Amino acid sequence: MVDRKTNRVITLEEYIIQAQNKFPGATGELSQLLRDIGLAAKIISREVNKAGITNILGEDGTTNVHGESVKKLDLFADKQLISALNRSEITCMVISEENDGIVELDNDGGKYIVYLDPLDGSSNIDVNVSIGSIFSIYMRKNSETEQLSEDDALQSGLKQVAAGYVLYGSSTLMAYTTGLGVSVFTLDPSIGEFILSDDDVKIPDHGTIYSVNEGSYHSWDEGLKKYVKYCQVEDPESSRPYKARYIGSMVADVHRTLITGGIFIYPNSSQYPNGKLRLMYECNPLSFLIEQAGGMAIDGEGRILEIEPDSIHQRTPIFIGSKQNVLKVKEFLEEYNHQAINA
Ligand code: AFP
Repeated sequence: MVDRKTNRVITLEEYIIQAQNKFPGATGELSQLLRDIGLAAKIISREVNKAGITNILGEDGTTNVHGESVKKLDLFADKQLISALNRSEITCMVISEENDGIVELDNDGGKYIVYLDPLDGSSNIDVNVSIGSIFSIYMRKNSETEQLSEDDALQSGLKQVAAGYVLYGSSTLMAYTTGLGVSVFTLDPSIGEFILSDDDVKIPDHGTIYSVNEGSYHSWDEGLKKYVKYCQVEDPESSRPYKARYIGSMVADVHRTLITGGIFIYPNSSQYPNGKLRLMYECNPLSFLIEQAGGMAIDGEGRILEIEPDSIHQRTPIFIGSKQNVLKVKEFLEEYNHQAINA
């Protein structure tokens, strides 16, 4: 995207500084934090792109806090992001999918707390399919002189000051919001800079793609089974049947949903009674972004962003995407899940 006044491209760095200048009282700390994440993203992107040739592919041999096997690139991404955040001493604490408890950084008086999923969709690494990094930024809850604890970090998604993701796909892009719309930047590898590609992305109000792991169909609630059957019915007037698309990397599935519209679902099931995806570093940040783009994100009943967390690694079901699609699935859940309870 080209700056209309100067007729030249805008880099992530320039964009962040321009945005900061619109707020005369801003300290520049949040801007610095976003730039730090941008830098770590470039380093991770470089490593992801040459993963096959540097023998970095494969398992690390350990499991993370969720019992999932850890890939070498998961650990690399975790380390890069945490050390980038440590550098500018604005962040006091990181909570990451790869670490059991909170990670205290050098400046325990820093005012920001950052949640990270350093490499989401990592089971796709070895097969060259898109993966991503997700971040969510909060102000610490308690005073800067108090001992840091998990309690500082347990805040609803409504309290996020910024959130975003980096998608390592056919190109590497970074999307983020500070609550004033969604901006997307694409990495130009020839100059090593993220270039603004869209500064106010809007999700279509309705879309014709549904995205869910249908292999789990038999363990879903009745409402979701009925909704997916509804998506498959032929009805040209409402553009059905919808297309099914499922990558298995939430960042990639949600990014497609942001651009083309539709719905991404990871429900509760008999296998995962509270859903599989993590509230604090997967669902909250992506829900903040999708809402800022004009979409919706619910856990089946209420807004994801309104959930009061009781643990840093907690899970939640999620139904996220275009407003009309989310409202439609909600209708089905209300009607049929309710009937099943009363049967
Ligand atoms: P991995 O990071 O272990 O690959 O998990 C990816 C993920 O957390 C999310 O990105 C996907 O949407 C979801 O899990 C896929 O889960 P299923 O394999 O159960 O469909």
